[in-house]
Amino acid sequence: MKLGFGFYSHMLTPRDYRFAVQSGATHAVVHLVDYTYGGPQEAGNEKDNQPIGGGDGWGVAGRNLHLWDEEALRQMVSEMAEQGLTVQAIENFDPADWYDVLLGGPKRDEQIETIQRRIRAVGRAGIPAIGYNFSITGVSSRVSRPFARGNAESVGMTQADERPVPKGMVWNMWYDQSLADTGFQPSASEEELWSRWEYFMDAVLPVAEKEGVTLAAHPDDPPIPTARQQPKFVWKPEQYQRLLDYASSPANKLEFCLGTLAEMPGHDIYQTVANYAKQKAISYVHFRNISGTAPNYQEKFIDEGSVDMRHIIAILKESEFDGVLIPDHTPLMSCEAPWHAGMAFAMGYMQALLQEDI
Ligand SMILES: [Mn+2]
Repeated sequence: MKLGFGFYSHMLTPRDYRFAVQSGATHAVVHLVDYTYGGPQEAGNEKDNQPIGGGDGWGVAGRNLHLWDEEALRQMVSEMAEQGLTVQAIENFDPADWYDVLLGGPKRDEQIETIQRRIRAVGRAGIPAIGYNFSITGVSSRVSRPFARGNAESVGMTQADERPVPKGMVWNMWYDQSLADTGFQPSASEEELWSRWEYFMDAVLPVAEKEGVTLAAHPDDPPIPTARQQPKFVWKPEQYQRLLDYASSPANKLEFCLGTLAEMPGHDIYQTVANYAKQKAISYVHFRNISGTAPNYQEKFIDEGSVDMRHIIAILKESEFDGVLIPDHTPLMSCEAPWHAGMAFAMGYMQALLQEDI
């Protein structure tokens, strides 16, 4: 297994590459989407933290579309390689590129062509995976509070957000703010959402296979059946099986978020990990810890939550999983660089687990 580091788009700098390598990373997972542009977390240290957002959205979509060009991707791959990092995945499509794919809107086919172009560029730049989250609401219903050890500020959930999604917004980002006061996105059914995903996969999976790119699906965080009057896509562990069974392909895999899976009530996280690891269905892992289950859970330090992370490593090893683990999220630590300190702590713990003969 390999230790990776997740970069938000404003961290695509040699200094942050070196920080990741110093923390033990050999691989990188890159968010090209600028989640916070024009939003409440746009400035300073706030931008480093995973965006929480409220009903008003994280920010405005479409800021970084130039970074998806093959040449720009190649340059990023080469700059990271200079610092010792291999780019393993791009994480998340930009809502500006595929809002009508998620909404089943009139520009769906045109936007599917855009996504096909993105997949080709990523593949031709030598990046083997794209993580995605097929969601109308996106991340929602979360709060930031001192939930972790030592009153570390962290993310959790206390209740579902029931406010409807305004027109012009999808995936908790604005794709057209001028529509904000024109009403709300109509509610879909869960089956309608799945059929939108099937339509999408039918069109993009052959391209992904041809380009050698794995499409890796993230579950819904938080995993609740509905939020903001919209259905969720993968919010129970068995829905991952439905996703895999729809198309058996090396390009149809999982962005395996341990945190989100552990937030799902009513299953044994260790059995769930063993089940999907044995099927070789895991593209890469979000290796983070929590306590509680949705709709009442909190993100914790990696050694603090309810999941025995050492046991998870043992299960992944037994299944001969040889992919990349990244910390995903961590609580913020009290210092001048709260996000980086939290990440360095998680990376050190993960490095020790990987070096140990478990
Ligand atoms: Mn995750």
